[in-house]
Amino acid sequence: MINFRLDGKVALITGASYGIGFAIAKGFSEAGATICFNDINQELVDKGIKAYEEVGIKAHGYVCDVTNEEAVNALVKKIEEEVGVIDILVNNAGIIKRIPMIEMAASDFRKVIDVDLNAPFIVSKAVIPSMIKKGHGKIINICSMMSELGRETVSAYAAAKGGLKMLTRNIASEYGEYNIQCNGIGPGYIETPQTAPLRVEGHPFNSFIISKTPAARWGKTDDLMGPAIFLASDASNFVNGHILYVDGGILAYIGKQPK
Ligand code: NAP
Ligand code: GCO
Repeated sequence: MINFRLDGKVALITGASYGIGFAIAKGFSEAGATICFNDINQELVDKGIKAYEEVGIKAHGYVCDVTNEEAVNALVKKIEEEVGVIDILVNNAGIIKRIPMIEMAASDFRKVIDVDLNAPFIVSKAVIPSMIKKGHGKIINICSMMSELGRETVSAYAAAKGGLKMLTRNIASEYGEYNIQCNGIGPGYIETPQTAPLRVEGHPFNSFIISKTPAARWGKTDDLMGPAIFLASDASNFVNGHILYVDGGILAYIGKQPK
């Protein structure tokens, strides 16, 4: 019987007080996993714990800046002591800065790379040793359309997400023999606070994305739950180094001809 269940598994989803991470955590909980999440400050963690309680989930929430290696190592140790060894890691925490490249300060570029690429390295490095000892592990990196495509004003984000695609493949290559599978999810354009500025009434990007998406709609965070459960479960034990695009068909489509 193909096993999509996550019973008995401990999952850490970074930056999951809301948005995509929250939806993925909800799906994992429905599949039986114990949910651990972090966010960047106590206010967000408290907001997240309340939001999880409202959907019947007793989540373990922790304050941790994923770019801080010392804090991440302490987080993983604390989770292992309080909850258990992390079986499933979702590197979800991320930021974007939409600035034309030649106007972007190097410090802004570095900040995006730090959160979106360096942090998945740091957190993955922190959890892999225990996964090796335990004899299995699942790492899911939240990539992007920008792992494959560029567009104006998102140079740092595209560089980070392109790098995250290759970090995913390298973790898969280096640790596959320990029964650790590392894959990516590449969401299309999803309705979350991160894309809210692009979805304001009358914003040209709104109709543009609809014309570029065969599904002719923005994605919803719940659209990511099933793909994430698949990659977190034993059903994907021979899937490794794969980026699963959940984009309504954007990457397959030239775009609707203007009327
Ligand atoms: P979001 O709404 O901005 O949520 C991102 C979460 O990460 C927030 O809770 C954020 O906290 C947290 N975070 C940011 N920096 C952090 C740090 N240094 N340490 C810990 N937590 C941190 O984003 P989202 O739309 O749900 O996206 C989640 C992931 O999916 C991101 O990696 C994003 O790049 C990716 N993605 C999004 C889309 C989309 O269309 N929305 C599509 C493809 C990929 P704060 O509230 O403090 O910022
Ligand atoms: C943007 C958007 C995208 C989405 C997502 C697409 O400004 O182009 O924010 O980058 O967040 O990454 O997959």
